[in-house]
Amino acid sequence: HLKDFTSAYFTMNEADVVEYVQNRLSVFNDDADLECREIGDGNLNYVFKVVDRKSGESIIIKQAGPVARISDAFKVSPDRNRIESEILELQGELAPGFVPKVYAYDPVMNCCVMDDLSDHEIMRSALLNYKKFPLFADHITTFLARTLLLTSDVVMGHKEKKERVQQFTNPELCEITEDLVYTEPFYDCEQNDVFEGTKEFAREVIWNDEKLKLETAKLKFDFMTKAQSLLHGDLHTGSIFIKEDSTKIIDPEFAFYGPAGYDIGNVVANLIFAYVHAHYTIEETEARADYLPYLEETIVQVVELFSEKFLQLWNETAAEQTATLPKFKEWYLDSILEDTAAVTGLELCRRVIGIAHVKDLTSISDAKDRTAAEKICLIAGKTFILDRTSIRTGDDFVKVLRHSVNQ
Ligand code: SR1
Ligand code: MG
Repeated sequence: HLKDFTSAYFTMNEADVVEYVQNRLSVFNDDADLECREIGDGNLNYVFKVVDRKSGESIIIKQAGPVARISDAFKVSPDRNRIESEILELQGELAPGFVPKVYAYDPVMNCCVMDDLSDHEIMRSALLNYKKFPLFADHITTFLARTLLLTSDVVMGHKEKKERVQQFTNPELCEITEDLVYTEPFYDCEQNDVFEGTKEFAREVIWNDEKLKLETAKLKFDFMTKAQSLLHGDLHTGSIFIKEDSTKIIDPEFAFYGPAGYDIGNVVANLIFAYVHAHYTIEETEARADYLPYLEETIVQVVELFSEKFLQLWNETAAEQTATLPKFKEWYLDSILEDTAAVTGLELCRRVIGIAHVKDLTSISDAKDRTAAEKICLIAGKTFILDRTSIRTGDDFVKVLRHSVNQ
């Protein structure tokens, strides 16, 4: 008895997805022999890989459920799947080659059909295996400069930009970030999940610091009110598929208009998690002496190449009259870098203290080492937040990291 995929939404299992593909899509040959596996390991959605055993061709179907996978406590509108499909299409136009292609979006089943990127690997896992990607900094900074500047008031007509702000208003996912990134990590919140060995340190260094709390409040209001650029909104290394010569940015369901530094800060913080992981887990001195400088150099390049490309693209595309005044673009970039430093710090703190962790830290099996690694993230995180007005260059970012490791 056939299921109805056209009138009422329900969350699909693997068998439903095969039936869905056969009935609703025309991506495979008529005689295809389909196999489906749920492969998602994120906090929110279901990700199905569908393969035709005969041709070897495959696609991904991503479906948004009515609650987050990580916990039923997060009720999140399945409309996030529309946001994701629409922004992937837009990012594909603004930064060609850096996002998966979306073949279809279904507003009834709240799912979308996209490229299978199985020839790439999730960047977080690759970095945990100490792999290097020399083209990553160049790729990610092209993506960041283009998506962040070309969606801003500097380049877009202001009415069109305001329509985009409406199109990508994303209140429920923004609320998750407002709570999990900007609020809960900075007090002893019940929903936090702090490793036993780290808890007292978190209390002493983070929760008892009123000055830090005030700064995070200011930053939270920036996040809620600064509709500067159309953000990816969750650009950690688990949202990046990578191989030697290709970088694909996935999972932009947190997209909305916010401070441009939010995306860049997430990239930098997650490179720092990989660094701290490597610092505590690489055994051989030689590998360590090679891999840590590689990550430092990548952080420097992300900051420096972003700044260079952003200014160059500004010269080529700025349309707002006042944006061409002398020194304006330097002032604007300066504020993005300040936000980048702040968000680097927020992400470093929230992945240690809050509910959503990163494998870079949780996979450090020795409890003493894990605590030491987490303390480094908290010290660095706090410094990035408090000293954000004086952190501008790639070297400034690496200095904070090195100083925190050596404390
Ligand atoms: C309830 S969702 C928890 C986290 O997972 C997502 O990837 C975001 O990072 C969010 O903060
Ligand atoms: Mg995600």
